[in-house]
Amino acid sequence: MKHVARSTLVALLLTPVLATGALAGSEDVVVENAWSRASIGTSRPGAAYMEIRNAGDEAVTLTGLQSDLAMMSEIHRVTTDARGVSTMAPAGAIVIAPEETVAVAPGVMHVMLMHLRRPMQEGGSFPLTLTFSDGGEVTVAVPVLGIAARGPEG
Ligand SMILES: [Cu+2]
Repeated sequence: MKHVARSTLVALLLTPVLATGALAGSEDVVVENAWSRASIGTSRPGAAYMEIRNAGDEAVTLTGLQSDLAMMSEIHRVTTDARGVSTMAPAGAIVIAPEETVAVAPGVMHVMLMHLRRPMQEGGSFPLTLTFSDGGEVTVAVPVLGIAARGPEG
């Protein structure tokens, strides 16, 4: 009995330390001002925007996104050349320094929601899960605004 009691005590002492150590980065990530535009149907990809803030004191790396709304979700970076032609490409892993905010904003970056499983209807919302290199996840509800919305205020 004495041995069991001691093991339990050790487990209790270690648990909070391990929990903090495993997710010290992504548990401090705050997603703000998420929004998206309504889609006409499902034939074209949807786009979502948000601010991803690292409120912690360790860099975090965003490695992927997932939503049941789309078969594939990816952050794309938009670049515009001297002639004003915009192209987009997968942004890859995004490192967010401590106290830094990454703005996934029109003209800069977007979350591309490819192969929509259902139309994005104004007034609705869908869950989007951000995955980080430390194994942590942050899920946000993304509101669907009007088809001509330009920002989180519509
Ligand atoms: Cu895109």
